[in-house]
Amino acid sequence: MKILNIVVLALAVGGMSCAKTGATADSASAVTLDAEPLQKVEVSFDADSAYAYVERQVGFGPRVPGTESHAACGRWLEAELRRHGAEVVVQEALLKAFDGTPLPARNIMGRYNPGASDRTLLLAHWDTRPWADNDPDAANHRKPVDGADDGASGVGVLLEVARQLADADQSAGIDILFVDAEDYGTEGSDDSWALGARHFVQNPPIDGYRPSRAILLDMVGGAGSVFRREYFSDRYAPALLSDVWEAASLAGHDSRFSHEPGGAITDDHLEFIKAGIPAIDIIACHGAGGFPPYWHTVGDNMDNISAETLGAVGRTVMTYLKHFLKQT
Ligand code: AHN
Ligand code: ZN
Repeated sequence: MKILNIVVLALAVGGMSCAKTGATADSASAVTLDAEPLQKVEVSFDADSAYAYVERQVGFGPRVPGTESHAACGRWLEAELRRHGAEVVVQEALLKAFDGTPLPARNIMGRYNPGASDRTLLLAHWDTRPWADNDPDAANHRKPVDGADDGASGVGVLLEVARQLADADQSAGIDILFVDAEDYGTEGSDDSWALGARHFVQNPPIDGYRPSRAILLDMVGGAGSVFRREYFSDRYAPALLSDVWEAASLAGHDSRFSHEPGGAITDDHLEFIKAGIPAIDIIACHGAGGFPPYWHTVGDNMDNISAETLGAVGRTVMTYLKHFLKQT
């Protein structure tokens, strides 16, 4: 039974760190590409534009559900998707945090070619954590984070993808989803995270909505960040994960998309996996493993954001869409 497996495995590997865990002889062996030259795919993606999108979100202030900054940013995200030609669906829900706090949440989705039945869902969480509770200075533990990497980076890349799709003559069914209330969780309770994604999967805002695959971007803007093969992604969506990593290679980003196994991370993608939808998480790993050092600290600000990293992820996504979905 799938769900039970996930719980057991999450316990077995100790939860969320992206330290190297659960390596097998197979997963640890180096992946070697043969001598055939890889076909280069031309894509456009403006990394500076993605960076500006990250900056703009941070400029609203912390996007904590229930605050005016959050509401204002949500309105802007919706308008931005519309401006880029998407058909926008907004799902509002009053969710309940682990501590009983009511969270007015908005899942915001922009759809391209809504009539296509094969759909690729690209998603990122847009809310930010209300507490910098991983900060080395305890005085910061009750302050909110800017969420430049943890929140704004994935959304920034996907807004730039939307901007590119607006101009593209493409026929694939693509949905861009900004999920809310991911980061209001507490350590030790896996169910306290990803509230917006869980609500979306359990109450799809479009009747019978079921994407063929889902790709989550989380913390994709850190200078020096590397992306490993996250454990649940590799276990439950190995083909999708390999395709996206191959797209990274085609786009010239082999060194950032590592073939090392990553840790098991409780994140929005798991909600899709639990529903039987292949889903992967592109999420930062720093050094030998672990989240970036500024994760859930007041240091998660623009100083750590690199247009180069955003560009590598954005070009990888665009290459995946073009090469694997065979769009024109
Ligand atoms: C946990 O902290 C349990 N999971 C990490 C998911 C996350 C939080 N991604 C960004 N912030
Ligand atoms: Zn977080």
